[in-house]
Amino acid sequence: MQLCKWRETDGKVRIGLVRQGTVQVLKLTDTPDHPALTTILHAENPAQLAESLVEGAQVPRRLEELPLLPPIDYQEVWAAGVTYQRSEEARKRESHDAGLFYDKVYRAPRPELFFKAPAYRVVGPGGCVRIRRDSHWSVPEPELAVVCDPRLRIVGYTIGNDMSARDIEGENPLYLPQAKIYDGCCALGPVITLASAMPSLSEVQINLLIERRGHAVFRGHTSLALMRRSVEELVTWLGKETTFPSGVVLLTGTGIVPPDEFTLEPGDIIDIEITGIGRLKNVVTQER
Ligand code: DO4
Ligand code: MG
Repeated sequence: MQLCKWRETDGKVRIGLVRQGTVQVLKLTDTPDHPALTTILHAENPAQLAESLVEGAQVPRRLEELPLLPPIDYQEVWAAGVTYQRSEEARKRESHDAGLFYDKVYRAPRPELFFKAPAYRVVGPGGCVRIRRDSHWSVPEPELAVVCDPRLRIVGYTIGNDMSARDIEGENPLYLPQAKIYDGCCALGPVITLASAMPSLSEVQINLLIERRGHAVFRGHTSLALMRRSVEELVTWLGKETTFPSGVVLLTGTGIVPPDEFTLEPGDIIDIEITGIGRLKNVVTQER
């Protein structure tokens, strides 16, 4: 079972329950104090609550026809880094003086965790992700995103894109927030797959396709089985000394890194597919 969020032509935000691409609207109004998606995600049993809120007598809609919003309300977005060997190797190459730190964090008990975005900076399906105007080496990072409630229970999963400026990150590790946090730096969607409906994580694959003027310029794939840490371990570290009253979305790191000579260009289409969730497509821009 999956949840999606969209805006109707009358401006109202709606939440839907998705099964095999078919959407049933839920009887739940979005108000600033009680956003509808959060109400479901923070319930004792999100799947049961969603089922009980399906509006009667409705014509089901198709997911691909809805103007989807990112599946987030007020949750902070955090990210884990260097959780796959592929990522560790790429950081060591891009960073001339600080390679040792990436080696250390890959092996250390404490993971790399960083704040990625407030919800308002997150782009949804079909939206524009940005490359910084002061970067000449930018890549998408396709990542499994874990959706947690305030008790840090994992209630669902979505697809995340941790857009990154590799030149800024590589110049100096202290520039990490600038390499990672800027307008259009993060995309989430298209839906949240509730934890009870997610396939076993060891079987989950992540695929990335980047298209330029109608041609594939990069394809990559990885498997969650290659992640060095479990998602539970990452969430436990995240919650050690920090509370999340609105819940939190945690990106779990990338295992796909395009070759070092590759950089994104405006107009590129980033297409990320994750088993059990779906496909998140975004266009790259440099405009604001
Ligand atoms: O330290 C750099 C960030 C690493 C990252 O975002 C990743 O591995 O996904
Ligand atoms: Mg990342």
